[in-house]
Amino acid sequence: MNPRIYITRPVGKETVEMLAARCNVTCREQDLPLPPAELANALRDMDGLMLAGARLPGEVVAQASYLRAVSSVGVGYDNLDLAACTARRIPVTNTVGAVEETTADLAFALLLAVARRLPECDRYVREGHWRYWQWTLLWGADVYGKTLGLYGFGNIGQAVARRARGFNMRILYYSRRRVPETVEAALNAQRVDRGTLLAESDFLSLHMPLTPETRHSIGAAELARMKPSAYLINTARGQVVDEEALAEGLQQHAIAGAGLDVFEQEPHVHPTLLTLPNVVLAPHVGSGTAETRARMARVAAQNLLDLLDGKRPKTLLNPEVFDQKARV
Ligand code: 8YV
Repeated sequence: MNPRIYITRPVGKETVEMLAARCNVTCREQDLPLPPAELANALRDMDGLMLAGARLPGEVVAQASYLRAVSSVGVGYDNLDLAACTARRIPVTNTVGAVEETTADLAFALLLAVARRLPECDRYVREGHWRYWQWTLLWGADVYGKTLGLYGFGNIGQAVARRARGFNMRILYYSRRRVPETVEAALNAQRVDRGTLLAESDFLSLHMPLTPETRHSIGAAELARMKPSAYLINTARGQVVDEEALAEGLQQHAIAGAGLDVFEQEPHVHPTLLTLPNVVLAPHVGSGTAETRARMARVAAQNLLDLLDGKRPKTLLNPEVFDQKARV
C-alpha cells in the first residue's frame, strides 16, 4: 500500500502531483491556521507529514501512531517538538537552502524602508499632502557606508552581508561560533562580542534561531546599549525580541526605528508598534515570493519521499534517528 501523507496547507498542484505519484495524499485546502486537535485527528492514520505554517506539539506526535516521517517547510523549526519526534524515532527535515536569499531580501528591504521612511513617503503622496518640494521633507538616514551588525551569522545573516557589501557597509557579526576565515574575508565581516555589536551597529539585523537561550536576546538593556540613531531589523523570530521593551524603547527614542517581519504573538502586534511612524511592519512574509514558496514545497516534498524510502536527506534535523539505524 502507498504511504499516506498529510499536507497542512494548499502548497500547490505541482507538489501534490509529485507526491501523489507515490503516496496517498491528503492536502488541506484551507490556507488557515490548523488547531493541534485538528492536526492530531488528521494524522490518525498518516505515515508522513508535510508541515507548513502549522505547529506540531509533542502531544500530537504522541497520538500519531503511524507517523514515520516529518518534512517541515521552512528553516526555523521552533514550531515543532523535535525531541518528541526523536523519542519516537521519527526523522524530521527542514528546507535549508530554499529560503535564505529571499529572507535576506526582505531583511534588506525592511532596512532600506525604515531608513528612508518609505511607508511614510507612500502615505504622504497617496494622502495628497505633496504640494511642493521641500528641503526638509521626510529626511531619512543614509545606508551607504554605515555599520551593519548581524546578530547570528548563519546562511541568512551571510546572505544579508552579501547585499550589504554593495552598500559599502562595515559588517560586524556576533555568533556563538566563528565562521571560517575564508567566509569572513569574502564578506569583509568581522566577529565582535555582543556589547560591541550593540554599541557600534547603525543597523542591527537579527538572524539567530529561536531557542530557550535566544529568547528575548534584545530587551531594554540591549536597546539602551544601542545608538539612539540605530535601527533594529527582525526577520528571525518575534520572541528573540522583548516586544514590550522594544515598543517602550522606540517611544522613548532609545533607537531610531525598527523593521519587523516577526512578532512575539503572531498575528498580534504590540499596539504601540502600530502607532509609531518609525516602525515598518510586515506579516511574516520573509520567504513569501512565488519562486521561493514553490522551491520550499518542492524541497519539502522530495525530503518526504526520501524519508519514506529510508534515504537520509541532507537537511535532517535529528540525524540520531538514522544513526540508530532506524528504518522508516
Ligand atoms: C515560513 C520561516 O513562512 O523558514 C522559516 O523559518 O519562517 C518561513 O519561511 C514558515 O516556516 C512557515 O512554514
